[in-house]
Amino acid sequence: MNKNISIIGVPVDLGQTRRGVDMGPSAIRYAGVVERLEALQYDIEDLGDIEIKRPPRREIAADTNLKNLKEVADASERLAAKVDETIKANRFPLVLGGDHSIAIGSIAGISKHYESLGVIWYDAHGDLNTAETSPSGNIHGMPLAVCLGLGHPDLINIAGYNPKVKPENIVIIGARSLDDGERKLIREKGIRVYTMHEVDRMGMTAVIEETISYLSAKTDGVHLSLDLDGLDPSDAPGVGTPVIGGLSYRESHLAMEMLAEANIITSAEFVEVNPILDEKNKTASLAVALMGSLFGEKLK
Ligand code: HAR
Ligand code: MN
Ligand code: MN
Ligand code: MN
Repeated sequence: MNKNISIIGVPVDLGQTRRGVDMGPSAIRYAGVVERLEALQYDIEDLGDIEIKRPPRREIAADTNLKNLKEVADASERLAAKVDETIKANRFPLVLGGDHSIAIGSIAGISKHYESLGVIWYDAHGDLNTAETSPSGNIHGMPLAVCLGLGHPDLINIAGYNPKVKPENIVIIGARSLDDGERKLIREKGIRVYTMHEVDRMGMTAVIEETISYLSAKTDGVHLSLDLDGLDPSDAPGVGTPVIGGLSYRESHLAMEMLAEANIITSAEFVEVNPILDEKNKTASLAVALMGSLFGEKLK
């Protein structure tokens, strides 16, 4: 694992309608992310939060049903540039959200540094909607489709290229709320998905073992995009779109520990922490604890 980590905060709540997720980066810092990782002998550089232009009023542009399209595209472009700089400086980008729309920018900045980037999408949702299939117009339900080159041109062309990721390089873990259009896309593109059904049947150990062998055979870097709503709401109450029946605290730590052992993760983001909906910063603290495992606490 790269021992130099740059933390990038992305205070974006524009990809959905519940306010407060823009405070996620502060909550995660308050939960002690820097101290936790410094204790593991990493060199941590906290780059602070990227500047986000916030619209005075939340509106839907006339030509699309996507909410805050222009602002999300602008934030994504800035984040992509910051992540790009970080990787050029040979540092591991650790991105703190913000809602999941920020993955559009992180992956745009990351993927151009790899021949064949793998993505682990740890989430209750597929985030594979387009304007046509989205039930909500919320862009945080679309970032994985955008990475495949499917979606609004202003989103898929962030950082000037597309697609960012091949469907066969994606593994979704923890899915339990998929829209019809997302299911269709998963089938059409052959995207590997471990829903809660597979996690229950196989156990997390086998899920992560398969994920590691599936991805390491064909990728030269793996981005972990961890949406806290992948976990059960009893463990992660501070999220905007909780779905019951989720991954447990222990399954998630096991997953992070196995990824640490396999040493395949080259960038990561932790998203959807909403401190306004949280219980005493429980979800931000969980995010930090999972980072501890991902960055090798158990291997110390
Ligand atoms: N699939 C629904 C939609 O597109 C809900 C998406 C909820 N989103 C997230 N992202 N928290 O994982 O609106
Ligand atoms: Mn998500
Ligand atoms: Mn989600
Ligand atoms: Mn549970």
